[in-house]
Amino acid sequence: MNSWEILVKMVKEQGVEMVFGLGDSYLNMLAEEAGLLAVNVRHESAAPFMAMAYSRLSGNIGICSASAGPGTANLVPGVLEAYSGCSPLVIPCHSAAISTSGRGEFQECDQVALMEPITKWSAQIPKAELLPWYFKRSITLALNGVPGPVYLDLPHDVMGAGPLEANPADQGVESSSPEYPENFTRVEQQRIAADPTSVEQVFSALIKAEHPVVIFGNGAVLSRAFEESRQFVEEFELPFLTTPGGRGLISEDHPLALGLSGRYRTEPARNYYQKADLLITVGSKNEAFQTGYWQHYPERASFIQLDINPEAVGRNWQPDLALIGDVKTVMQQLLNQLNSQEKSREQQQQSEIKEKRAELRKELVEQKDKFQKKIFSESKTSRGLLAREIIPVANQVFGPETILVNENGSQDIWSYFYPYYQVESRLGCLPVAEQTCMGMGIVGAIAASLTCPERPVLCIAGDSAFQMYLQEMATAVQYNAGCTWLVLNNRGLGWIRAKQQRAGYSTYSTEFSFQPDLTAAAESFGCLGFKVTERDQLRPALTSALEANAEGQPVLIDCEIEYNPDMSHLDDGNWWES
Ligand SMILES: Cc1ncc(C[n+]2csc(CCOP(=O)(O)OP(=O)(O)O)c2C)c(N)n1
Ligand SMILES: [Mg+2]
Repeated sequence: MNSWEILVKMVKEQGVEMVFGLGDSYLNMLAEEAGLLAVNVRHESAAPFMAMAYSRLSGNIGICSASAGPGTANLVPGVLEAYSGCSPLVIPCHSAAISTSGRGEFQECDQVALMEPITKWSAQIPKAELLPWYFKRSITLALNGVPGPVYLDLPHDVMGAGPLEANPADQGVESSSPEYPENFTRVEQQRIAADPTSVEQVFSALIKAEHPVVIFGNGAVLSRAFEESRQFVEEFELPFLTTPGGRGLISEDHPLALGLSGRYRTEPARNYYQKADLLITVGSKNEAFQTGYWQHYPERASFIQLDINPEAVGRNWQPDLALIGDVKTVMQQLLNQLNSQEKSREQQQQSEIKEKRAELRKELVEQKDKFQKKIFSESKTSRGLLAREIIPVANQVFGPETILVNENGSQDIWSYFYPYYQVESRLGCLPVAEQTCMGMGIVGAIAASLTCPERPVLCIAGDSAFQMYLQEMATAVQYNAGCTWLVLNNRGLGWIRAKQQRAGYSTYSTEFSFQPDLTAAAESFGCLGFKVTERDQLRPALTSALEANAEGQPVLIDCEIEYNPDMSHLDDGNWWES
């Protein structure tokens, strides 16, 4: 076995089912033979986004790789996104020989330095014998603490040319081959429990609060705390919001669900949230969008921060109490506390408060209903098609089991607002991270479909984001990834156009005065293509798309929408004045 074959075997041992990269990555060349699915993309930049999607949906690490120099450089946007999205990726890439470093070696590039600021760890393997140690270490770091991407640099004269060793140009490379470590076992994620005293204090605060509110972030989904989080909000009677990363944890159909927080909150959420006397954030970085640029702190609330990273405490809002640990484990600790205190004095006190809270819950449900009726009657406008009316239809047709794949742009943004799109199933949302890199959703949808072939996958995207990655339609067809891209086509960069308009500038630079025929392009790639220009074409197109997807056929719906951006709601959560 050569070093590259050993690497592939270790990847398999980790339980990874598929790897992503251009077909010139040595890892991809060898993966198929080892029984892995090697998804060979058309542009390397798609690979890390796909690995992120695979990781979120499978709970495993994501693996992507590229060849030396420009191949690895093409991974940068996705690795950046993975870093901000705390996505556990391992990225082993080959690089030019160390022995000739600095002399103008072919595709020589300091790849370790390139990846350093956008990874948890960026390291070069100095000796092939150390490969197992470096690989294990990479997984340990990617999965544990705050998860994130790790880059592994595999120089030519350390690892050899793997599958190309017989190539005359690659012969004579000085490299040694390690033995496969027979005791190699899968690296597991460690789960850390919170300090019991802090758990007790938080428990007391929770049962005493009259008007508590929870915000679940990405960390709760990364911890797979689905069942525990649902029990937590139900047992303690806690209305909750989520960040985009926290969607798919508990159904947004839940009576206690208030939709998204911060920038994306709507009227019922804001009204309830502002009066909170206790705020608990769970696995959220409390960054700008979540907190409405740190302005959305409820005036009279005390604050509990639950985070896996002690160094994150007080990074933004300063907590009154901090709980450090894995979300799933800590939720279980709080639930255990509840069970063990069944007959205590605190429990009696709780029942009074429970009544008050039940009253609030009733009000909340009424407010949500009222709001829902109001916005859906407002959605019917006489203007051109608008995202706010398209998105609920897509939600209805695709149904609750769908994985909604977010894409950056002014149009998809409506899917973040309760209740235009309701994420009801577990892992029913694949969000972009804070960098919001365009194209992530376009290719994420392909990997989502490959990871969960039994689920409908819907990516709502702008025409510009779609054109950044449209070559990957071929990848979707090649691997029978039955996903739908619903492209809301406003002939340009709508989000930026909205800003230009607000600033009183010309919108010339954000207009695509030439626009390719996207439906024809889709068909030439082997996808099904539908054009929607009238309201009554939308539902039939979505229905046909869903049917085709079930057969493994990717579909593009090119939906012509109003040119002027419909973004009045983006007022950092202050829209929908009551
Ligand atoms: C890689 C990348 N480049 C630039 C941006 C900044 N940006 C955010 S939205 C946007 C325009 C998106 O246009 P489109 O996909 O057509 O969606 P629309 O806003 O028109 O709905 C741009 C350029 C980004 N988020 N990612
Ligand atoms: Mg656009």
